[in-house]
Amino acid sequence: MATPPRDALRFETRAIHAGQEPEELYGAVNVPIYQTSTYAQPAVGRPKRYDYARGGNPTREAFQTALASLEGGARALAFASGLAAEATLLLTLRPGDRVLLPDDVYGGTYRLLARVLSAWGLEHDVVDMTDPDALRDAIRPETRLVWVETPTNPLLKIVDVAACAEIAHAAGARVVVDNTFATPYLQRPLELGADVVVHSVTKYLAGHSDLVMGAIVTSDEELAERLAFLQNAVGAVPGPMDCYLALRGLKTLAVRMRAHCEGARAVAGFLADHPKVARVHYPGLPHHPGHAVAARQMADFGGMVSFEVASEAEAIRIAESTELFFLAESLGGVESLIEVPAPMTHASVAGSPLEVPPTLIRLSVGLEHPEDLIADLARALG
Ligand code: P1T
Repeated sequence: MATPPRDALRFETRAIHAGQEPEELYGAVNVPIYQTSTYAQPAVGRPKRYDYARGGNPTREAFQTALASLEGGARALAFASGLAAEATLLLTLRPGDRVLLPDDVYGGTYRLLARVLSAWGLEHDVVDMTDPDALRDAIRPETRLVWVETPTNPLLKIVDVAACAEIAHAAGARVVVDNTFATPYLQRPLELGADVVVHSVTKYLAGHSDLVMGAIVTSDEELAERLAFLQNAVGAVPGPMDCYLALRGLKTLAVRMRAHCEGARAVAGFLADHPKVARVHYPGLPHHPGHAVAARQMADFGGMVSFEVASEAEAIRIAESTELFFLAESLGGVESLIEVPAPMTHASVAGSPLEVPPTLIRLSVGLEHPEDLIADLARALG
């Protein structure tokens, strides 16, 4: 049987082969780490392929090609962090433009708009995007970008990407989806009608809590050209070593995500039955308000779970009591993490319309055996 054409290959295969031909000189099966800042040029103004490493690097390019393939996009661009990717994307807007944010979003995304770019005349509004009528009403003539996060951080709300794209496009706005929590293995926003995908590569894509990196993916050629210009002109690029590690992470994304989902399902089920747990937020639970939409637009429900307990002091006590779940910010690595979003990852939304309950605990369910994780939580809950 002949091998199908490259773009017809399945997700797991593209994760290992897209942009990853064996290296030409010695046949190394891994893309080398091109640790260089510049490239010798055969003649003035005629570089071989790259002139300077802020503008391009073969290790970075391999990662970008693989990620674009997994998201089903024409172009991907890598950045020094998720927030660097977001900031560069927002630099395509102009003073007076507005960004519509969801009422639950990563605290750093909110801080970037509310406390940095607002000084440059970029305005923002906040709305509950799970309500299509509210979304329609919140879009103003100046709204250029509708910023979707689904599942949201930290409340795991689900936004219907296709419905959102229809409403935004009718009003002349672009839709960007932060696909960090879902990853392209579970959800491909461009196929659902979104214009742009952003990632904190730091999380599931890299997958091993050993680097900080971001990315943007789009099939809009004009936007991609502008972003490539900005990637070089602004310069928030990742180093080749991190690109190599992120590419290595991508190769196992599918198997890791299957295991993350299985573990999170077991943990969410345990928490839902626990008397000390007031409420569990996990889109895989049938009572979750976004369950039906998640079942339609995602292949599975992801590895993140959050839950509420009786008091803030109890939330802090539990987060400080687990042994296998490390008390730490971030998510998406092989090791399980626990945190209290209000004073930690979401401290920057205090006093804003996005404030998260102080009684909320967030879990990133890693790849340890789910029964060991459940025993750890059972001990900590007491
Ligand atoms: O940390 P950085 O790579 O810059 O990515 C920022 C970012 C963007 N989008 C989402 C959905 C995120 O969760 C993050 C980073 N989040 C954490 C560090 C956290 O613990 O929630």
